Amino acid sequence: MANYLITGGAGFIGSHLVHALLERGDQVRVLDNFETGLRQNLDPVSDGIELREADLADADAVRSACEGIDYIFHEGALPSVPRSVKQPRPSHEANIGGTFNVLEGARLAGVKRVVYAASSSAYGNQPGFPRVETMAPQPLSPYAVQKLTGELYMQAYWRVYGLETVCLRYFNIFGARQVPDSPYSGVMARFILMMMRGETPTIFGDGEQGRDFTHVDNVVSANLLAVEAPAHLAAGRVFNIACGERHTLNETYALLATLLGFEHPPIHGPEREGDVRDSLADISAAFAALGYAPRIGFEEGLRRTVAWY
Ligand code: UD2
Repeated sequence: MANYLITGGAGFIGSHLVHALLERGDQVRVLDNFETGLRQNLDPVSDGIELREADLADADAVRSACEGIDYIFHEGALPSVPRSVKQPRPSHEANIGGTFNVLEGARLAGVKRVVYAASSSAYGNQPGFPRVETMAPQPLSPYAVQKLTGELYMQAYWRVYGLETVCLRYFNIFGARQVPDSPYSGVMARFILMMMRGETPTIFGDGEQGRDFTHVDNVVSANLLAVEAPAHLAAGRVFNIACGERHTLNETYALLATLLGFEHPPIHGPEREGDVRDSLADISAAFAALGYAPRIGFEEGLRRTVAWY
């Protein structure tokens, strides 16, 4: 049993980690400002956790939240490429300033390890597939720069202060509890909700852009493994966390439409600014160092997600 802090613990991915840790019997403290996180994600477990309602920008609150903690899952962020294009400052402050505050809090409190929610957006439109962690990054949007900066900070804190940090580059995560009705919702949740309401989703561009869509249960197992992996294999390193399969949006739309009995073809709109064209991960480094392998495949993940909504 250990003491965990989960930043963004009321959010989509954070709340899955909260539930998984409680099931194992660990102690959980959640830090969330409820800007994008939802109280209902924590309702079933509210008696079993310690909740700190504060912003990642509040350095004192973050520092105090790190006290007495063994491990941090730093999931708190303002996600979304288009949000960062439209409003770069708030996402800059949350994603870079907030990450800095978490690292400082962790360093001062003597936390054993910080596992960071990094993003596949770091690769941008680099030539070469699948994406390997040794490729030079090419961030295309403010969000991608922010998440990559967080990685660099994580690595610097390992090198300079010996704080064990592990960066997990998430590739388009989907599953239960992903918010479906915000203009910045991930495509999967958005398409499912719209199809359920009988509304026709819009595909930005020709729909032939590909993503390595990854079910959230795979991310939970990757985080738990990242805490346990020996420091000489994991600390200061970056790992792709994905399924290792590329699916186009057209293909995803068709599968969802079949699962939901939705009969209308998609509307096509202009391409989205800052969008990455294609994404596919090499997940062999995460397997070698962490023992990570995806447990839930793409189609099984879609079925489970549709059933949840
Ligand atoms: C990026 C990162 C992902 C994660 C995420 C967090 C990449 C490859 N992935 O996801 O790892 O960090 O950001 O926000 O950079 N789309 C439509 N119609 C819609 C909504 C989206 O066609 O109504 C398209 C969108 O243009 C894009 C794809 O769907 O091509 C996926 O978009 P998204 O917002 O779900 O995720 P993405 O790829 O920006």
